[in-house]
Amino acid sequence: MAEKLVTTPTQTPNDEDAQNENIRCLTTLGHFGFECLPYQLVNRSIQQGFFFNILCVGETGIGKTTLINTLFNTNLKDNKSSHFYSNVGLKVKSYELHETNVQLKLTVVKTVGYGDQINKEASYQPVVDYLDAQFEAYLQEELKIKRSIFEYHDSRIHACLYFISPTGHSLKSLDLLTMKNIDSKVNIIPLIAKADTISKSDLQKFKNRIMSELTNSGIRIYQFPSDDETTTHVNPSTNGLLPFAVVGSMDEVKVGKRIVRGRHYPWGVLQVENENHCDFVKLRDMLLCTNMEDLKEHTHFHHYECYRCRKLQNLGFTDVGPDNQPVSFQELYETKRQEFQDQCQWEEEELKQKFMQRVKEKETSFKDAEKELQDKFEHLKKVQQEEIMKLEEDRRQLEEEITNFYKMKTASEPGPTQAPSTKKDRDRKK
Ligand SMILES: Nc1nc2c(ncn2[C@@H]2O[C@H](COP(=O)(O)OP(=O)(O)OP(=O)(O)O)[C@@H](O)[C@H]2O)c(=O)[nH]1
Ligand SMILES: [Mg+2]
Repeated sequence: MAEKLVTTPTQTPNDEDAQNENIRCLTTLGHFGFECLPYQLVNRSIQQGFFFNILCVGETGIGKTTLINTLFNTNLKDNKSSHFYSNVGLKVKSYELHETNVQLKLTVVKTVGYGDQINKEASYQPVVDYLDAQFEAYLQEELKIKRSIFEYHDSRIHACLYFISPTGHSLKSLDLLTMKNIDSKVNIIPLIAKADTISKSDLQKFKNRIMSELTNSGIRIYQFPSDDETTTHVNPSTNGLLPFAVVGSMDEVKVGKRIVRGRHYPWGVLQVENENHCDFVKLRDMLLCTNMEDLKEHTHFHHYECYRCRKLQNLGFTDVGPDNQPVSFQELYETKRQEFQDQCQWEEEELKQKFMQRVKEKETSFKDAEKELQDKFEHLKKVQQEEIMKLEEDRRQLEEEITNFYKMKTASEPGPTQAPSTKKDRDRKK
């Protein structure tokens, strides 16, 4: 029976718990000091600082920069993008922010040229590639023998703010396609951008339509956890507000005697931080105040875990052997090494056989070609000899004819004139 002693034996065991879990739960009667453990963690975390990585996906000019500036109440300088990029790109910027004694290293990644191409089929790919690349970098760091635990900058994205155009109609196919492709890699928080351009009644209908479209398409967006005691009073109701209708502005506007951040219109002022006007405050609270740690945990324990699992399985790693028994890393390495060596040997053997086969084939074809050439040569030689013999015969006949001709000519001529000598006679005289 496993028994974990929680503290010194001066305490009273709780018999019921012990029976239930085989672990003795004891309450300390004195002060030991480990109640300060949470403070140690807080102090260390404050000293080390925090980091948070946000990805903003949305069309050019939809209000990404303005919203991020409004969220952190800072001017995180960023130039406007052009509408004429042939591909979607990503802009990565890191900032160090301070609030009282807490330091936050913030990385903001924004899409550039998103939704501007005529063919939008591959628009989601750079986003998917970026998310995977950050997981891969983390995995590579994890697998290193010498890891730079403190220096390594974890660039995995913790939250993706997906900016939906305030059309009041429905999601665009690009929205569905992108969200479908990234929902297993990142925590998606959908936002209706520039929500001040939609009326209150239209907004609620738009929100409902978006949520039902996401559900119908099987897209999983991030749900603020409702099982966490510390956030259970806010999170479930906040999930009902998704997608958040947000308005961004860094302008300061006078409302009565107060100066607020908002957008000034001829008919009035939209106050960014007024919960009756938009969901900006809810988004900020959920993102930065209440659920930042959960977003990071969900990224690490869910999205990264899935990536890691898939990647290691593709590389041939496994936790259990064929007999369903756990295998050690050493065993796995040896098996893989043996498999690799066998494979190499097999491939080498196959290559050798292929080579021999090719050599044989070439030898046969060379022999055939040589024989063919020899036959041709013999044939030509024979033809030439026959030709020579025929020519010799022709010449002999011709000379005979010439001799006969001169003989006849001499015979027919009167007087003792001599017949002209034939070529043969002339040659003999010489
Ligand atoms: N009505 C309204 N206008 C907004 C809102 N947020 C931003 N804008 C305006 O929209 C324009 C573009 O805003 P940006 O924040 O630069 O948009 P962006 O998405 O960062 O643009 P790029 O980085 O160029 O893709 C600016 O004129 C903003 O003032 C909003 O909530 N409502
Ligand atoms: Mg911008």
